Amino acid sequence: RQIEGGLSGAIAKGELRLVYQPIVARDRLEVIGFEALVRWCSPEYGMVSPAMFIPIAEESNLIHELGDWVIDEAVKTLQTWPGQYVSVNFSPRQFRRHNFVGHVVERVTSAGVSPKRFQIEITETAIFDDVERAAETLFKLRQMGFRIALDDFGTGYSSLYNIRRFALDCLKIDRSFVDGMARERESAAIVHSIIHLGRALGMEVVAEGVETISQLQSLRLAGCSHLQGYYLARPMDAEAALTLAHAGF
Ligand code: G
Ligand code: G
Ligand code: MN
Ligand code: NA
Repeated sequence: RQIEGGLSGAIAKGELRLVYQPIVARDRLEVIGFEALVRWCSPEYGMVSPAMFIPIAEESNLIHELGDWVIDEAVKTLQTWPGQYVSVNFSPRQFRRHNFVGHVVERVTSAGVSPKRFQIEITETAIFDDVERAAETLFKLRQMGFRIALDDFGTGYSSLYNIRRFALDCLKIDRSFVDGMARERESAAIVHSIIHLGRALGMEVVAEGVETISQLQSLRLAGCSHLQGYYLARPMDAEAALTLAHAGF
């Protein structure tokens, strides 16, 4: 609860930062987008992980204030890049917010940014409590031109039927499967299945948490179209992302 108080001041005091992790196309390692990840540099608590403060923000309306800050900051940075998209995480409560679509449209387009360069990352949890409502929200977002990614895919409750029904651009393979790929037949089988599913349905498939060259090679061989992880690059500040966006690897 101390953290909660600190967090509400953090936005106003400019203690939040976004870092950006490249999302790379398999073939030429072209940087096609960046995932935005929030960081809280607190003078009191030090570097606080979003894994710690997002759940706290989720318990109050602070999540909306924080989310708006993230959108605005991501959109500002995006405008400096030559063409890449930014991929922004939204928690289930943000996604289920009243008039979520209108809200995001307003913030992105009023900055003069095309929704085609703004990817909304949500998890299966965000959509599977109320499938009908989520389908409607996703349909409207897609109609406005936004990109939609399903994050941590494979860890939640998606049914294949609903995957087909939803308007999605991208499946992100959860890094636990990438990590297990070399050791366990089950993980390898899941990774292969997601890649095939995504390809068959015309979606971009991003493998997350690529940490080694052998993972990179296995994923390439398996036909995975996009990669993200420490082996390629760690999340970086806006300045470093700008350099990479222009120069590439
Ligand atoms: O960057 P890191 O691995 O520490 O992120 C931890 C978790 O916090 C991840 O699940 C990530 O999706 C989430 N996260 C990071 N940035 C944001 C953000 O801007 N908004 C939301 N809702 N979640 C975020
Ligand atoms: O839940 P989500 O997929 O949004 O979480 C993304 C988190 O994964 C970020 O906090 C980011 O820092 C972390 N991450 C990104 N690449 C790697 C990686 O190669 N290995 C590990 N362990 N974590 C990673
Ligand atoms: Mn994510
Ligand atoms: Na993920």
